[in-house]
Amino acid sequence: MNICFSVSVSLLRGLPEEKLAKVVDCLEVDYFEKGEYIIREGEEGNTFFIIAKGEVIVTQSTEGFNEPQEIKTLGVGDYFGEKALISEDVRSANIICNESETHCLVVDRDNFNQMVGTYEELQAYLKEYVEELSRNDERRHALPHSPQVDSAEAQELRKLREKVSLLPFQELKVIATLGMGGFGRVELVKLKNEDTTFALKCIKKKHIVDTRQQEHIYSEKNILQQTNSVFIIRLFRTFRDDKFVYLLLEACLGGELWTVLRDMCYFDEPTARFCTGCVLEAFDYLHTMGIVYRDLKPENLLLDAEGYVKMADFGFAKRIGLGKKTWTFCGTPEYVAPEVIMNKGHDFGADCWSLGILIFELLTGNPPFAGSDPIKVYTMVLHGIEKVDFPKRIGKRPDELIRRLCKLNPVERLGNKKNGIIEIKKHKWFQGFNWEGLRRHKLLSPLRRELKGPMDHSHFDMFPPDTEETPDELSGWDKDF
Ligand code: 6J7
Repeated sequence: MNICFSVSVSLLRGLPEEKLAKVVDCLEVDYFEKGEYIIREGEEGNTFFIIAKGEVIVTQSTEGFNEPQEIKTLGVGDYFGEKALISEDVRSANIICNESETHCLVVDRDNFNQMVGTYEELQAYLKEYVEELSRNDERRHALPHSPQVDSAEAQELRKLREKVSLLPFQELKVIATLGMGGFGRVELVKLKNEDTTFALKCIKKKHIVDTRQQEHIYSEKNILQQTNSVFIIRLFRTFRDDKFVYLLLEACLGGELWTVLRDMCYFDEPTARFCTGCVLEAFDYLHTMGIVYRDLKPENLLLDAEGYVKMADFGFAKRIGLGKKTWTFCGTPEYVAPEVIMNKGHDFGADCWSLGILIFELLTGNPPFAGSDPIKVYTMVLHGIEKVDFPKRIGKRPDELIRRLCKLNPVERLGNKKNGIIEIKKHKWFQGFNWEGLRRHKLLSPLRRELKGPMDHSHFDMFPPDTEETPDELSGWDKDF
């Protein structure tokens, strides 16, 4: 890698010329945008970073606070990520990019060990530094509340929304239908005179017959407006007319995970793990924001151009807040958790349950509780996962993970305890999984498929044109859409 190594790095000062040359040889450069998580607390870490341009914030979970608290800001020449490498522990803090176009020099674990190993003084210095950080962490529990980091990810989304905010509806040209449902259709649309494409979800207002359905539509809009994650489909803006309400969403041209699974019958473990990893990133983000998703299934997972999974369809998602429950019955029979069926009140644990069901379906092609009669499916669900025969195809580790996710008692479920989703990420099935690489889209997706451009919809099924005349619906429930 040919980079100009002009950053003054205190850590490397004093390193003999030939050693410095070795270090420079193994550096990669990575780029981050404001608000992006470079490191997440609690995850496995395999990389060490030196800031070459820009700024990052360090935040950390602190006793007595629901949200991680800001510790410090780091700038050019500062470094981070050594602690997990030296202590062989998980990441001990979050590192969030605080300036657009932040550049970091990145060293992987092997090169880091070589680099440190070749230089005793550096080794001793780092050990001491890591011990100092741990002492600070212990003291930090007594710190007063510091201001929250503004969600810069939300700022990024705002920029994108701005771009289409003044767009007249007529500027959108339909290219093809990507999907059909009870609500209407999802069309692939492009901007006139430009190649930029979007997915336009067109909801027929006459199909929205009660206030509950209206609430779901508003909920989808509101939650998508508040979220900004690469693992969640992005909403750019909404439109409405006499017949429809519309959500202008990012196009995911890799197709539906459901279609891919149908065509492949089942996934091998690395593919299932990759998909589950993307879903966990989305859940981690949503649950941290106090949002429960409640509709996980392969039909609601889309693949982007790189074959990364994005969560779509937020009609059942709800912000419940941490420690709160909700009682609305929703979901899909095969994926619904027992406490939802029993109307006992449910929370984030319902998502953990559905994740266990998803892993089972990805590895076998079928969910563990299945059938054409929902009542029979619910009965099976209530009997629990222990009554299900696991096909041999499910290995020991995913078998154990599924059982820990599908505990009848929601408080016993992995991912629904104090540390949340991170506990699932730490499960043996993910041992060695490169979470940072996933978040930074550095992993090659096993589901990446060829695309001929932003208008290539060949990974979607074909749908007949809509011949039905859509009546007006003028009651006005959608006036705020
Ligand atoms: Br910089 C920095 N300051 C701290 C600190 O006070 N406590 C902890 N635990 N970590 C700090 N960090 C960096 C350090 O490089 O944040 C990184 C998070 O990942 C940590 O290394 P890591 O545990 O691998």
